[in-house]
Amino acid sequence: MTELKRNEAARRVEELRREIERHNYRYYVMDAPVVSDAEFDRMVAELAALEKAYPDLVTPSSPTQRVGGAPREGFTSARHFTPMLSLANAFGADELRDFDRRVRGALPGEKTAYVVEPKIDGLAVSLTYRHGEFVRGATRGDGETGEDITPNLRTVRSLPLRLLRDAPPLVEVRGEAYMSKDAFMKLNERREEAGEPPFANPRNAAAGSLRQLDPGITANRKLDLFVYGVGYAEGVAAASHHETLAWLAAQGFRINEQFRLFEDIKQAVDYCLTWQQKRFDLPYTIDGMVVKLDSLEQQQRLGTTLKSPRWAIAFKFPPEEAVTTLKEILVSVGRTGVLTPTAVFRPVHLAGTTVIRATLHNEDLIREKDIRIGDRIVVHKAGDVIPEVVRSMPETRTGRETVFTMPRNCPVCGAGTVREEEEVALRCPNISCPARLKESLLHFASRNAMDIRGLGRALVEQLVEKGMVESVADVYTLSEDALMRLERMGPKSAANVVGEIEASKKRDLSRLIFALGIRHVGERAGKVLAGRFGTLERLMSVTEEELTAVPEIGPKIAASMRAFFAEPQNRAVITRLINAGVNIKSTAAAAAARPLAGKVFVLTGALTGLTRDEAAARIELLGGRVASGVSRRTDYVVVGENPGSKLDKARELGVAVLDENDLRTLLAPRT
Ligand code: 1X8
Repeated sequence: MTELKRNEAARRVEELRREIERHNYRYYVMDAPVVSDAEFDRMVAELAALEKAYPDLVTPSSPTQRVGGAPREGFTSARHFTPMLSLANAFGADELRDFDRRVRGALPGEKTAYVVEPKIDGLAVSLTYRHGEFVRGATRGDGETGEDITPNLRTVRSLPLRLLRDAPPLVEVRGEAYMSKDAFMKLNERREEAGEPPFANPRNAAAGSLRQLDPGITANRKLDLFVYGVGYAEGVAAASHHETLAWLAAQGFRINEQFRLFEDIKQAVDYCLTWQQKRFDLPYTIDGMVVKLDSLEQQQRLGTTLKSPRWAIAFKFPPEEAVTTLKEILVSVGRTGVLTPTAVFRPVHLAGTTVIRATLHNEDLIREKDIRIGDRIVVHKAGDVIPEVVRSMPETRTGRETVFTMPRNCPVCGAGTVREEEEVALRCPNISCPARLKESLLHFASRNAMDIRGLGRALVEQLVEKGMVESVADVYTLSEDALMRLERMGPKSAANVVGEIEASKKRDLSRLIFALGIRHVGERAGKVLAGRFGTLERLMSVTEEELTAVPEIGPKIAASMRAFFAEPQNRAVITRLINAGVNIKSTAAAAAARPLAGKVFVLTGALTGLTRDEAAARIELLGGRVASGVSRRTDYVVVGENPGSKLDKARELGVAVLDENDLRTLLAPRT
């Protein structure tokens, strides 16, 4: 081992550590990774190999020396009863058979059986129940201590808040919170509509949703839960893992229905390989299979290493990657003017479908990955769903590849592009840019906005190109005569479209707000704002402070709303919409504003998130009444810390008892 080589290794080790730390931060803190898991794993593996070859280079702060993510500010930490370990990995059938050999070597002459289950690609959670009540939910964190995300987990529908039968005094259940592929794609659609950055994959979406300081946001994300084990229990009688699963199911938990019990490793291997093929058919992402020794008593005797149990292993699927050639990079212009580069490559088969394109997001990313036109590239599907270019293969270059630069001018209208401060995105600043106008019109007419059927891309293209429509307000000036003169427009379809346009005038204000395409204002914000302010006129005159006072409306939305309504061109469009007879009132507002009408509340004990006066004011604002004593006419008793005799009275009379989180949920705006 020469000194030069060691120097070389030391330099590379440092480089890898810096890269890995940066990606760790993007991944765990920002929930927005820029490299694929496989790429990240490759870097960690390279670092580990170098550290193995040069053990003196290992330092306590090396990324290889830590297990998980650091708790984010704003959450209290939650110590686990017993460490939440990670699983050792098996790459391929041979390594699974090695695992079996080790297990049987430690249990000579004994019968062994394995349970095999899908390995859910989500966020590991710990769920504590005391006397059958869900009292604490936490992330894994570093394995010893996670983040307390109880209020967020309470919003997950498949999480039982109470156990069903013979609840033990204390049990800590472990599982994986995740987002289905379908919910993930819908969430990203909504985010893109609202001008928010999409999540990279379902797991980041799940993590990002659970690590929200506002549980109201979590509640609006469709999260799911599979539980797969018990971390700590007093009074749970099970002799095997499969009995534990049965017990969990009987308590009302969702367990994965694909688990199987096998007597020997050969069948277990076959089952893993079967799912390696079939995994894309599942509605959620799995990244492998978990193989566990079934007998709990045998598990005990095998024990754990510092990092992982000796009685279980994760069979990891190989990353679904393919190599193809990058033909060109197309640049499209979105509704907000953002220029997005898209990679167009030779068709390849990937995770169950043929793919030909992938978004490259922005210029920084293309430069960071050193992707050139003509390059051989590795592609994969993030979370089995979103095609992505993983990396280029510079070693295969011929010299004919070309470096891509974003155009200085909008590819559609020619306006000079601008890059806003602190933003990676390049924009076309021309609000009349035909590309922006087309996208704005399509958004305005889309199903969850003004829902104008027939106003699709083919028609929008013609309307914009012929200069018949210059803003969304012009939609309401279109006549049957004018439409009939367009291509593929007979008298009947023209009449239909005009009928649809007419009908759209009656849509609720919430849809109109969303349809206007204000940055950061998605469907949900549209509903919340319509419900709170009732009319468009009112909304146009409220201050930023009034906006941010509304639950779920943050400073970003508030600022964006104010900026939109301050713009004279936008005000002109709105005036024209009003003159055309478009509805600007919220039909839901009247009812939604007083959802607690007629309900009587009694507050007892100290609340932590808000004062009693604030709570009373919010209840009254929503139509409820706050009384001082509990009686048969009381609908809810809200219990804070150290409640008094009112709680006993409530129990005696059978009045519904709410804790502070339940109250929050009730006070959150509904739609
Ligand atoms: C992690 C996971 C386990 C299971 C499924 N999905 C996971 N992500 C399972 O046991 N079915 S176990 C586990 C762990 O112990 N770290």
